[in-house]
Amino acid sequence: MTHLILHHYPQSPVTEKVRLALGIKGLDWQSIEVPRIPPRPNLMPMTGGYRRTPVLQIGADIYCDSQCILAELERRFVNPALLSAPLGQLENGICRWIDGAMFSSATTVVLGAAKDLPADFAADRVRLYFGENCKIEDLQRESAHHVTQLNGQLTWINDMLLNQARAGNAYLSGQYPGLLDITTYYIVWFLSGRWDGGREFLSRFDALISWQELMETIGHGNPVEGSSADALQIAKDAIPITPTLTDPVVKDASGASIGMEVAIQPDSIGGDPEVEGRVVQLNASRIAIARYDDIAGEIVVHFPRVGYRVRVLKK
Ligand SMILES: N[C@@H](CCC(=O)N[C@@H](CS)C(=O)NCC(=O)O)C(=O)O
Repeated sequence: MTHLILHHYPQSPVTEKVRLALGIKGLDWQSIEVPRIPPRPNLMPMTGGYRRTPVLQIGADIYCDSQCILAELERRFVNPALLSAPLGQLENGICRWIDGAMFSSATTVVLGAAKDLPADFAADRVRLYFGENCKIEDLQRESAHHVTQLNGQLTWINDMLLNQARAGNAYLSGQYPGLLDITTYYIVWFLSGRWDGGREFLSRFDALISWQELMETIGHGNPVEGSSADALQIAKDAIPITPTLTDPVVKDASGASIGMEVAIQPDSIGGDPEVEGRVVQLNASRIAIARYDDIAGEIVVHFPRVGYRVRVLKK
């Protein structure tokens, strides 16, 4: 049986999307709570420095980024599916918009309105999401603008829910909840749970509120709490199972190919560290690198190809 280990913290909005995917698929998983700000000494040896949350561990294979985690869950546990016809893979594109523009507006509003945030947490998140020149006062000044942006975009979503209801469907994805639902839901969960004005703001979207209540019933599957030290030991004792694989049609324009040493980094302005390793899988949607860590041993770290920069270190 596949032993799924999710490294996350309860307040992480992006992780709520993954927890709901685990719920939709009815999976057993181990929950490892990580500190909300680094250092994360038992996780970093496994990720090679990737610092975002969530991270999925399956033995000595490490899946970074919710896009990659959901693709892997979908590959291993086919039913019920997260992707649905007619959009299929294109739903990932809609999720890029939600994870990008919508999450950025939601974060501006939530951080801009937050009172009594610990200074180190506020400084870390403002730098990570908005770059080192941004200050919390900038978010406060921009907040009203971003409320208008959320208002417009949530109107589109509410409209889609109304269309689906007319067709007899309760979810954005159709008859059953899927990727579009869990991705939209984490934004709504974040706004209603972490912004004082969130519930009042959202109350104008009738269809969205009914759908939110339905989404709340999905749950998170069957999590069991575990320790980060045990998870690290599991990685040490395991051998990565990722086969060497390349898509023969797709040439990666970065120049990277199987066997090369590369550095991988989220395509963001937040100063995320690079993760280095030797390419073992590369196609249009996934890149995986093998690395040896003195603490974790042999590891393969997986990233989505879309949204990540790859730099060749050695051919
Ligand atoms: N593209 C990433 C974004 C993840 C992300 O930004 N997560 C937030 C938490 S919701 C984060 O990493 N915050 C900083 C941290 O946890 O160190 C994904 O989809 O997983």
